[in-house]
Amino acid sequence: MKLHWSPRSPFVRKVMIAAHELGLVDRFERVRTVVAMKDPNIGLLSDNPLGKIPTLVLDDGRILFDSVVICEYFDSIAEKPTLFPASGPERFDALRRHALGTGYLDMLILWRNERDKEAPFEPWLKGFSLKHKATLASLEAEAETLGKLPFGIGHIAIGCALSYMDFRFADLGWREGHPKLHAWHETFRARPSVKATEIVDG
Ligand SMILES: N[C@@H](CCC(=O)N[C@@H](CS)C(=O)NCC(=O)O)C(=O)O
Repeated sequence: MKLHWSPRSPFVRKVMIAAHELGLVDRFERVRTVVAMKDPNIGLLSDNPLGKIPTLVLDDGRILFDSVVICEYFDSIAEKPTLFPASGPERFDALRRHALGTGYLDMLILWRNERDKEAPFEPWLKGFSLKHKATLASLEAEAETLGKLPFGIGHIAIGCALSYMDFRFADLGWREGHPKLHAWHETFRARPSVKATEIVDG
């Protein structure tokens, strides 16, 4: 298998953490693929018409995206699937937590693009800031539960989003006022899968 990959993408990091957790890192080749919203990677479009990474090319030529689909595929081929509860309330709670973490990440990417413009659209900046605060408040309320649950897809998405805050929005100091979330994030950062996939510019 071949994974369109970059060392600085938090979405690629989600699938790399899943691969480490499930013991699948040696099962695919990483192909450095440069993407930018303002300059689509033409070569990638035949594998993923949306021009996004991660994108996984399977050995039989089938192609999977986006990050959560790749994570669930990895879980399905692992000897011991652990990341997606099979059914019931546990599954839907995990998928909802994943949606919160990955949706937060989507917003942070848009926020960063807008913030870096010469003349950012102020109502959007205000909206991003409001939703960011609401997301942190909701995660703080759920942090103790996160710590008690088996590590899964929701933890991966939320942890990657908080680590992306450290990477691109360190000035916002998200830990202040969120002690339980801070404590949970320390346990996330201590996992070998997370340590092995630190995102870097490059
Ligand atoms: N929902 C997608 C988001 C992936 C995504 O936005 N990746 C960024 C890199 S961090 C990308 O490929 N951006 C290029 C573009 O949007 O043109 C997923 O979960 O895989």
